Amino acid sequence: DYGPAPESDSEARLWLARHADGFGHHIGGRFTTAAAHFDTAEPATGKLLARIAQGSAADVDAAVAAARNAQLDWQALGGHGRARHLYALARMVQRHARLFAVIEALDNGKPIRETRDIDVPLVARHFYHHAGWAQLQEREFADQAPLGVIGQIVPWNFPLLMLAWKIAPALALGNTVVLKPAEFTSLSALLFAELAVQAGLPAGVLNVVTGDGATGAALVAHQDVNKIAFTGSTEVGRLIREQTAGSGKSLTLELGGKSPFIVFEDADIDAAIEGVVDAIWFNQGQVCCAGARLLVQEGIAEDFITRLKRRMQSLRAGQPLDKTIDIGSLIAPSQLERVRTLVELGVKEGASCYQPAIDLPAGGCFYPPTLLTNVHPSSTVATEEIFGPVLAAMTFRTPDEAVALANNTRYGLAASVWSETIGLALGIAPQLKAGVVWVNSTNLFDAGVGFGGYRESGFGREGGREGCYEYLKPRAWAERRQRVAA
Ligand code: TXE
Repeated sequence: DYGPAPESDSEARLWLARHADGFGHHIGGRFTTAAAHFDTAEPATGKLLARIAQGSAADVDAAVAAARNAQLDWQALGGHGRARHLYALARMVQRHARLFAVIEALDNGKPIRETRDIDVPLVARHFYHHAGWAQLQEREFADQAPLGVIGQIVPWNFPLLMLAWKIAPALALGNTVVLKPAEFTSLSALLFAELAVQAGLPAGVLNVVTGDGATGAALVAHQDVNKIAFTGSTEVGRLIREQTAGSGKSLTLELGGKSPFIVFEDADIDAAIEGVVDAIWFNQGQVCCAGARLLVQEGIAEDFITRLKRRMQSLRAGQPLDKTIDIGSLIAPSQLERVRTLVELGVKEGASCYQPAIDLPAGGCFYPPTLLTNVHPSSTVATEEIFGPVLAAMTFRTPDEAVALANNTRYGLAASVWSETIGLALGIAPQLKAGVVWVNSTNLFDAGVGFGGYRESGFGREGGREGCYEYLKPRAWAERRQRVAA
C-alpha cells in the first residue's frame, strides 16, 4: 500500500480540480461564492496549488451568524448525540486518511511520512478521545455549560492537527465554531469541512472562513463570539490579548517556544541522538515545542556533537510525497528568509555553523538541517524562536547549571531530559518551567494529556479534562447555589 514509489496525488489533484475556479468559505454547511481570492503555492515547488477565498468582515459575520444559529440545537443534542457525530468525524478522517495526508504534505511541504503516520492518526485520535468526553459530559461536567460560539485561529505548521485540537473539544462540549486557518495552509480545513457535512455534521456547527491576519482580526473583533482560541506567534497572541481585554470574550493562547533538550553524561547516547533528530528536524523544526536548544553535559559534549554531525549526514531532503525523505520544504519564502537571516546573525554573533552536504531540491523553500555550536546563552539564536531546522548547542557542568540554562528563556512550552539515572531525571523535571517535560523522549502527544505553555508561550491547555474546561463555563444555577451556601 505504501510502497517505495512516491505517494500518488491523483485523488488530491481531482479534489483540487473540482475547486479550480477558487474555493469559497465553508459556511452553514456549504461553500460560498467568494468575492476575492488569493493564490496559494506548493512550498516545495513554488507551483500554484489553489485559489483561496480572502475573508472579509462580512464573511466572518455570516459565519458567526451560522454558528450562532446552530448552537442551541447542537447543545440540545446532548452529550450522547454529539459523541455520535465526533465518532463519525474520527471515522471520516480515517476513511480519507490518504487524501488528507497528501493534501497536507502538498500544502505545507512536510514529508508524507509525517502527515501519514503522525498528523492524520493524531487527528483521528483527538476526535475519538473527545467523543468520550461528550458522552460523559452530563456526568463529568454537570455544573458546566458550553460557552457558545468559538472563534479559532490556527497556524500553518500542523494545519489539520491544530484544527482537531481546536474543534474537537469545542464541538464535543456543545459549542459551535468559526475556524480561520492560516493563509498558507487552508486546504485541509476546507476538505475537512466538506467531508464533515457528508459525515452528517449539522450545518453551521463548523464554519471555515479563510484569509489572512485581517480576517483573523475581524473574527477577534466580532461582538457575537464568546471565546477566541489562538495558536500562532507570540506577537499576534499579545495583540489578540490586548484586543479582547474587557470584551467579555474568553481567551486561550498557544504561542512560541525555545524548548531545551538536556542530555546528561549518563544518557543513552544513541537514543538521545535520535531524540534530537525528532526534536528539531521533525516538520523542519517548524514546531512550537521543538527542542531548539541542545544542552549537553561537558564530559560528553565533544563525542555527542561528533556523533550528531554524522547522523545529520544521513538525513534525506526531498519532495514531500517521496516516502523516503526526512526533511521537506519550509512553509514559504518568507520563512526561508527568516531562517537564513537568523543563522547568519548567529554566525556573526560568534557561533560555528555546521550543515551536512546533502542534496536539496531546487525551486522550493528547502533549508538544510543546521547545527550551531559555540553559542552564547544570551545570543539571538539561543533566545529567539527560529522556527526552522536549526539547533543551537550549549554545554553545562552541573544539574543546577542545566536547570538555570534551560529556564533562561521568556518561553516555557516544553522540555526534554535525557539520563539513565531516573532519580536525576525526575529531580530535574519539576524544576523546569515548561508546560510539558519529556523524560528520555520527545514530541510525545496524547489527546488525554493537556498541552500548553507557561510565560510567553501562552496559557490554557488543549487535550484531556483540563482542555475540556477551556470550552465550558459554570452554569448559573451552580453559581446561585454557591451564593446561598456562602
Ligand atoms: O504567525 P502568525 P506567522 C511563530 C514562528 C513563526 C512566526 C511567524 O516563530 O516564524 O510565528 O509566523 C493569524 N489577528 N509561530 O506570521 O501571524 C494568521 O492568519 C488575528 C509559532 O505565520 O501568528 C494565522 O492564521 N489573527 C507558532 C495565525 O494567526 C491573526 C505557529 C498564525 O499566524 C492576526 C506559527 C491578527 N492580527 C508561527 N495576524 C506556534 N506556536 O506553533 C495573523 N493572524
